[in-house]
Amino acid sequence: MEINTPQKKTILSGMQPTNDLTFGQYAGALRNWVELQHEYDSLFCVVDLHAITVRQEPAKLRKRSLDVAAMYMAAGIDPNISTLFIQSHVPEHAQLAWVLNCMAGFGEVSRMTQFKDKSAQHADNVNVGLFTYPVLMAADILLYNADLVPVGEDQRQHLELTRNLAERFNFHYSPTFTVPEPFIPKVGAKIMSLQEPEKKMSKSDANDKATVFLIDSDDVIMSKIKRAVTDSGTDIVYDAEKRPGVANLMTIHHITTGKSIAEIQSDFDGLGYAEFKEAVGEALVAFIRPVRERYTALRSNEESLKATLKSGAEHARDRARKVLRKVYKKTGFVEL
Ligand code: ATP
Ligand code: LTN
Repeated sequence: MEINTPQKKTILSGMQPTNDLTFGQYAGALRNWVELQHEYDSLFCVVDLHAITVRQEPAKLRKRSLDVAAMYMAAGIDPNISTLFIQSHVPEHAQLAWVLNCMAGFGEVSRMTQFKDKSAQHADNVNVGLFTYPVLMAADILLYNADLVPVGEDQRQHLELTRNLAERFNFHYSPTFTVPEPFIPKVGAKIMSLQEPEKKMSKSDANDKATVFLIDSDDVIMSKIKRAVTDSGTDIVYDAEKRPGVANLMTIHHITTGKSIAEIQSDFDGLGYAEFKEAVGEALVAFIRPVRERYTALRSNEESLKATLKSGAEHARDRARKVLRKVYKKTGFVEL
């Protein structure tokens, strides 16, 4: 473990173990975690407490939590420099969430669009946890005094709430929490569905063809790209408003090849969708293959994976305990 030098700023982020990870999550978040971990004191968690806001099968949740941790590592998170852990292993997250729940306004939490979307998607289970989900997320972040939170565009509103809660606590009691900034990439913050390019690519899309998973086989990736919905145009030009399908494929190609959008546009000048999709598919296959192979190797050694998560949780807990103790004291709880 690298020494946590005080001058290093802190980042924290997490993903829910509700399905296999997607290329969208990689592009919007994971890619930046991998980059930033070298410059920042970094914590990455698998947010299993968040996952149960939607009904989960216990055996699947248990398996997927390990799957997601292995995928973080396969994508490039190095547990020797970053703290990698499972949220439920650090009970301070739930404890701080309670205190923050008592500071969050019903009205402000009601405005969260993810809650509105998810409660429509899961109308048979609109539980209180789903409502208060963003407050738990605020606790994840504030517990480590994170300066920066690398996430995709859809999390911007939750970050704004987190900032408000931090400022409110600091104002009511005394300066305690760092007010975090979101880190949302300029390109790739919202990879779109391959089937309905006006919608976000999601790991819980009912249509399997809409989403590329980081464990998809070469053939599956190729076929999803070839069947991606484009539009009636013929040329390869970036226009996210009018031609979101082509723009999305160009973004994917940019991320997997490092070529700029202008370069891609000129490379495919005069060529049609078929050639373009072939190239996008090939580059995506070449990009995902080594990630998938590393994942398979990491996931096959469950003992080692669990040992990594245990040491990550111990390290996270040491830090979380100190901050929670301070919060409890300021709140007025009698010290044990
Ligand atoms: P769901 O669709 O089931 O709500 P999700 O696919 O958004 O889930 P999360 O675990 O909520 O997955 O997201 C993990 C991280 O990945 C977040 O930072 C989120 O902003 C980012 N992310 C998810 N999907 C995309 C996408 N299509 N494009 C860019 N970033 C994404
Ligand atoms: N709500 C986030 C997942 C999440 C998270 C966090 C992200 C939970 N806690 C803390 C960053 C920091 C999502 O992606 N749906």
